[in-house]
Amino acid sequence: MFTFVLLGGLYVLSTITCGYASWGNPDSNVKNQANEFDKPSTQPHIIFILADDQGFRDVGYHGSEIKTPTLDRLASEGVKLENYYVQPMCSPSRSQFMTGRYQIHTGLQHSIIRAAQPNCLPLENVTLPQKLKAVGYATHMVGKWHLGFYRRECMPTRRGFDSFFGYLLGSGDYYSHYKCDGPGMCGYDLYDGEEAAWDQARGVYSTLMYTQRAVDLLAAHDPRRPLFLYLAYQAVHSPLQVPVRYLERYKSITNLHRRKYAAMVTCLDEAVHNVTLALKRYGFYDNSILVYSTDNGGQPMAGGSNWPLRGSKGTYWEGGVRAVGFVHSPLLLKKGTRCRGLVHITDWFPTLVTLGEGMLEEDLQLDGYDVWEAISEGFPSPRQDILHNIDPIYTKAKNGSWKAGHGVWNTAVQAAIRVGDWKLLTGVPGYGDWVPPQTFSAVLLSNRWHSERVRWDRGKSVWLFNITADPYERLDLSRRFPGVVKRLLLRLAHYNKTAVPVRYPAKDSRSNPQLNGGVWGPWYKEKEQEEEEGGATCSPTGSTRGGARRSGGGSRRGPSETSLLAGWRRARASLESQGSQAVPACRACLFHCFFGVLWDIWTW
Ligand SMILES: *[C@@H]1O[C@H](CO)[C@@H](O)[C@H](O)[C@H]1NC(C)=O
Ligand SMILES: *[C@@H]1O[C@H](CO)[C@@H](O)[C@H](O)[C@H]1NC(C)=O
Ligand SMILES: *[C@@H]1O[C@H](CO)[C@@H](O)[C@H](O)[C@H]1NC(C)=O
Ligand SMILES: *[C@@H]1O[C@H](CO)[C@@H](O)[C@H](O)[C@H]1NC(C)=O
Ligand SMILES: *[C@@H]1O[C@H](CO)[C@@H](O)[C@H](O)[C@H]1NC(C)=O
Ligand SMILES: [Ca+2]
Repeated sequence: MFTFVLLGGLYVLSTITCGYASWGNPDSNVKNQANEFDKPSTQPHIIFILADDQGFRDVGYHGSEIKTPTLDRLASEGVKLENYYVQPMCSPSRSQFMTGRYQIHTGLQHSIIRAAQPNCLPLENVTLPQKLKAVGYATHMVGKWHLGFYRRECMPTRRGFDSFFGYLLGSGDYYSHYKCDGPGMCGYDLYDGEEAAWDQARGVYSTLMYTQRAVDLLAAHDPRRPLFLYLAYQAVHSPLQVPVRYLERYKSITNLHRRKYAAMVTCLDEAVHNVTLALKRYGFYDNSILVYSTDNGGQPMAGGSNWPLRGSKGTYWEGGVRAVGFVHSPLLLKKGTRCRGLVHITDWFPTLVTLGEGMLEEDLQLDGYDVWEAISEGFPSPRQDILHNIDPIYTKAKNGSWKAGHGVWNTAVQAAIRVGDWKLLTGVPGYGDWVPPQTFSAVLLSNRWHSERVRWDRGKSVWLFNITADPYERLDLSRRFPGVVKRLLLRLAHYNKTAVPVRYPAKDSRSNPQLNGGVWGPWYKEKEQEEEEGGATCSPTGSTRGGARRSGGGSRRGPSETSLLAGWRRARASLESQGSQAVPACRACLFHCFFGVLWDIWTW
């Protein structure tokens, strides 16, 4: 609790120092015109902005040195979610957002969906855009998917979105939109609908590019029809790339990674500013709900910070799962407040479907709760617990055993659960250091991160914390409260009984973009289909997709050169033609490609 008092104090300071032009005049001709014809729908427009890898401390109002005047302002005029949880990585969070279901109920409980795996969000799992579309929403997605693409049926446009402009993998180059997933596995990863958006391969920084697309969508859409816009930015995931103009204000940050990362966050903040301006300009704002969320904790090695929370992205410590999030909307009944009730990323599904006047059938068997009254009116949250995860494949805890789990749970298994104030972790929860803000000299160790190591943890396989009293997870209470440990282990065992089998198939070499016109895209073909198409493996576009739903234009056949070098040459040429600012970034992306595998170990 006192964290927030402290953070609140820092927040006041940060808003004072961050002057930002206010949003122009909200009156707009376009809006007035729209109102003349027809009463606006009672269904609110839903704008869901998902940042990638933004850490708990990487927002101004959590006391960061990073300036986020827009986020600070939107949050302080709305409701800050201060007991808000996501999953520790990309695909897990995104799958739960899309389905309102825990990973143990979709089969995605292990790790992320890898580029070369024939895997995706199961087609039988109903998605949030599908539910909203069913009640009249226009559904648009801009940005990162990362929920699989090995078959066309897995693409966003087949999972409920009318349009998709973005990328399919977990990361890539911000300018060239290329991604290498290991040696010789490189390809272009930017789509418009179901086609590679080659016409966009001109080195535009993705935060600017996606914002422009979002603004264009708003400009083209009739605000009388409800809109769901899922804007999943690439920022601020590694690689650390940013237009130089955003770096200038961070000269005082000596850690180079942190400096670039800070600039990326500030660019993202400006992007959100531009989107909110467009919401006002085009007549959406008065009937809109804007949700802002990160997808997981920050990665300190790539510039992020979760201080004073423990751990980082990819771990079940609070630093991996406790998230930055807020709701901004004129429809909130109590604005300018903090929501301290438990809210989890699975809650958006029932909350937003209900706000959109959609149907929540019993057989959806949701793990999420409708938390709107908790957010909008300050009622207690209906959510009392969170299953952070059970990963039956990750059983690395050497000392883990059924005995250590009171005979009801094998503590070798990586799992974490929250019940009320309590949080229990078993197995290896992941890197568990605290990484304080870096204040070290630029000269020698400019990119080194110093952290507080934990040595007393070795050989342990069970932890218990009172998160309300100890959000930093410094005081393990598992020995003091064996009864509570047993109760929570039983709860895990109960959840485990409802789990579906894990889907984590082996990599498939047919995924190689070089066999696919230089593009990351659907590669998997059922036997029959393969025969019909006569093995046209090198044509990602063209006429092979009977009945494919197409959205947006701009699709052309990809260039015939498919080798890695040709791809890079093309990207570099386009970057160089952009002028000097983008070129260093391209070098960075070559570097990134080279060390892609190593880097991925840190940063997925
Ligand atoms: C999601 O798909 C998986 C895999 O087919 C299935 O086992 C599970 O029951 C589905 N869950 C829901 C909630 O639809
Ligand atoms: C926001 O809009 C301004 C004015 O159009 C533009 O210069 C800037 O690049 C935009 N920023 C982002 C992040 O989209
Ligand atoms: C979870 O359930 C599976 C399948 O029923 C079982 O094999 C496994 O032992 C259970 N795990 C734990 C830790 O209880
Ligand atoms: C872990 O196991 C080793 C060897 O079995 C044992 O020596 C050690 O005390 C155990 N550590 C804990 C914390 O139980
Ligand atoms: C956890 O700590 C809080 C704050 O000190 C306290 O109010 C609460 O009773 C504790 N919870 C439990 C279950 O002991
Ligand atoms: Ca992420």
